[in-house]
Amino acid sequence: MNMMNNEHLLTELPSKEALSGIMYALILPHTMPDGDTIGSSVALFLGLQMQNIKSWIVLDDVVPRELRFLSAHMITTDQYLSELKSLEVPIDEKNAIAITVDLSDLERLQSRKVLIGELPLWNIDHHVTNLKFGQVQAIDSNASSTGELMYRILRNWGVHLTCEMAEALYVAITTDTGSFKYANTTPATHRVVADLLEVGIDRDKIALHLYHSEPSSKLKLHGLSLGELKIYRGGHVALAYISLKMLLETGAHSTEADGLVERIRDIEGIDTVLLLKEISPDQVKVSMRSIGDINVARVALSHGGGGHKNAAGFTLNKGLEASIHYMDELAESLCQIERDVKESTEGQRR
Ligand SMILES: [Mn+2]
Repeated sequence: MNMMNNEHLLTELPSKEALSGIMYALILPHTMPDGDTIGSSVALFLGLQMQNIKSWIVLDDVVPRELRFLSAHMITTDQYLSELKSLEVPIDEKNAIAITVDLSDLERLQSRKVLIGELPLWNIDHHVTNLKFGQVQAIDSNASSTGELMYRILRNWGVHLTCEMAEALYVAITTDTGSFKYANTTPATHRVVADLLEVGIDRDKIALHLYHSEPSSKLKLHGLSLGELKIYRGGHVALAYISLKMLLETGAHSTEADGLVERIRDIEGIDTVLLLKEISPDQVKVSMRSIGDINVARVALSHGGGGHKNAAGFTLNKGLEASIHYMDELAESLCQIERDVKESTEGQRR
């Protein structure tokens, strides 16, 4: 059995001394960005700025609408490359670092991976599936979010948190914990958040951006998808999909599929959700959510993806129809695997 998912990954926090001599930092959030990768990147950007380190957050993806209020410091690869040309002191491996944020696998950077080049790489993340790349690793798989870990790193550097930093960290933590509902929320998480609240963040403004600004196209998209929802395995497993046609019909952007998988998980009796998103005619992204002991990270890992025990995903190089069929069969075997695992762990406990 793959025990990797139960292992606690924990490394030392990078010290302030590790920053000495560094003039530049390239910050890389993960593709298909979420609140955690963006909020943590922004807080890091501001923290580095205070240490007089010139930083760039480079992201080519569309920032989801509810997170756009944090996107002021983000630039595209093209903008970054042209900024490099205008630097007085050219960037090199001695005066600069690259930092990945909330990223478990370097391949997920896609085309931005080449930007790292010869730069020493720092890996700041909380995914238990992190592939432990980079010369400096700051990984804590018990942290609720990279935001929670980033808070500890910034504190470790003696950074005085500004309101802007605290708000970015709050967004990271609140989105990755499902507003403090998920099992990854710990007493330590709440202590960090208590400190952020004391800085004087505007919680109402954040809630308005994150939760009360949904475009109607998003609800229409979720509605279309929910109309095709399949529930099986005695009401335990749900499968839904979002096709390119649904996006076209509703005028929704693909990021507006966000939140749907969690909505489905909230249906009474459901403990596993499989959401298929058609990316192109021969590529489908699978998002999985589960509750309790059902470990969807195991399934994601065996398909070249990653994530956490209760939230994981991977990509299938198949058309939508074929993917639905494939996941139908996988849902069957997933339930069987979970039963076997349960029986064997119960056996071990005598
Ligand atoms: Mn995260």
